[in-house]
Amino acid sequence: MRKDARHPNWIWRFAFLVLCQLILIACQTPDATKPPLKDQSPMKKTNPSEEQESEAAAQAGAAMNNLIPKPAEVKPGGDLFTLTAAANIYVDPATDELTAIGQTLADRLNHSTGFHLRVLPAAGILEKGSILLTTSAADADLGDEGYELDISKDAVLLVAPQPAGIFYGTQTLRQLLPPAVEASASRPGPWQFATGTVRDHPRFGWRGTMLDVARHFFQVEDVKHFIDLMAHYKLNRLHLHLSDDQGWRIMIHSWPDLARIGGSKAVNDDPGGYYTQAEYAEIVAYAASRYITVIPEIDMPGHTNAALASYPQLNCDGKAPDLYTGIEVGFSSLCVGKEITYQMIDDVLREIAALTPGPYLHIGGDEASATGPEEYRLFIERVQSIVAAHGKQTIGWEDFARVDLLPGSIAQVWHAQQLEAIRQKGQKVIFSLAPKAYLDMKYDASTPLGLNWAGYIEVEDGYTWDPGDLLSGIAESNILGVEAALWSETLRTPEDIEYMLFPRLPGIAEIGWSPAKGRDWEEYRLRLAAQGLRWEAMGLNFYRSPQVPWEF
Ligand code: TNX
Repeated sequence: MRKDARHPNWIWRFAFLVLCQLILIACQTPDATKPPLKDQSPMKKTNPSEEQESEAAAQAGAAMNNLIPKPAEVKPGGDLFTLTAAANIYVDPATDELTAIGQTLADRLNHSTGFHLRVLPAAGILEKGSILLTTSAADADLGDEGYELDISKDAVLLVAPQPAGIFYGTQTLRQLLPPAVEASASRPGPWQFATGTVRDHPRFGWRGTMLDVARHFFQVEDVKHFIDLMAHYKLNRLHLHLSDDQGWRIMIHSWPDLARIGGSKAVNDDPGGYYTQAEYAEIVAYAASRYITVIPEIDMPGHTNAALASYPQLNCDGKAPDLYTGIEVGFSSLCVGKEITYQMIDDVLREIAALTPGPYLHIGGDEASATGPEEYRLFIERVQSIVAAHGKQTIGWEDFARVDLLPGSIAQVWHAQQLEAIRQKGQKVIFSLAPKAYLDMKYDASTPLGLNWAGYIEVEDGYTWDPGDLLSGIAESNILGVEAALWSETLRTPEDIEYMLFPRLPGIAEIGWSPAKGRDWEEYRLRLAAQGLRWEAMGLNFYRSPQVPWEF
């Protein structure tokens, strides 16, 4: 690659500005200028000895090798950057979007450091010790989500062609800081990063997590927390399983009883709930601010008891069944032969499409054992065209690959029974293999939560697979990526969710983001061990797997 492409003009401009600033500081009398860098430490300590410094550099350097997901390229610099209260976060250009990313970073850092870092437009001299986030003159080869992070003793430069890349770069930066950066209380520093460069971009564009809010309902705040956890590992798709036999979780104004009646309960007779449209929009917007696209799923024609219980006319016999709070599957079906079924689906998908900026609607289509094969075919074909009429692309669980699919329809693989049909039809796929990526499976026989129908998934099992190994003739270009699925039959609280996600979710994130070459469990488990200190600082309820050599 040409040197001027890798190091565009602004780097030289910035280096020059830093140099000017250094000369300025050197020429001024000590009391007439800001104190030199080390005296700005909030601990007001005497200068650490060289030995302490090199120990700190070694520790911070370790963080550079412990990143998850592992970046495409890391070159440790062996030195330290110190974040002080005098630092600023500069954005260039100072768009609302970059300013918002800078502010999210500032909020996190200010919270744990007690500093008051500000986000400012990058104009004029950038003083030593500052952080610059810029999309100007970035290397387009990094792609829509890639970034380059260049940390020297004097400055942090984060450059990316698109704001999404800047956002991911800030997540990397966060992992380079000591674990205390994740704590809810502020602590004294010093706050130091390792120097070095990270050049990074994802392997797959689809790095998802599915949350089942139908079997148990989770409040908006809990979903936001879930989004934050995803963002930490550069995941970018939140698939919300919004309806199932046990609950309908979004208000549809043209069919309000779907939520009012269908949303009133949950598995085990636990309390139900649903999102108002404003709340759903709030989740979508919050996710978007973390570069996460929401994919709403309305599961049909099976998994529909909650809808059938809400409107008698959706049933072939005109009688509404009781609400259902057990965990069986495969017993319900919309009445495929009735026009009103399609009227309801059209209304539901129209209202949801209008609230969903992302290009996808997920129609489920799984385990429709109560729907005849021919009826299923007619149903899926018709619903795909309804989705298209609302300007969206259909996603379905792989079961729907039994029938004719529109060219853009995407199959989500979970039991790998339709791979041949998917291959023949040339559909794009998302891999969510149950024995690997179903994070509602227990870790082992002693796990208090979860199911085990797809087996136990210890941390190693969840990490040691690759969508490329499962090609079965599916071209790599047809693999969109991976998605972890969290079904919630046994999960009731945010702490339950955390326990099933961690430590497995970062493994799925790495499969989605990092180059396949060189991924190795023995090396990964050491990086994971270091993440444990961060989860402790965050107060996460995670599974202390015996497979991971934790550092506490
Ligand atoms: C299978 S996977 C299901 C869900 C269950 C899950 C429990 C799929 C498309 N359907 O209905 O909640 O297993 O692990």
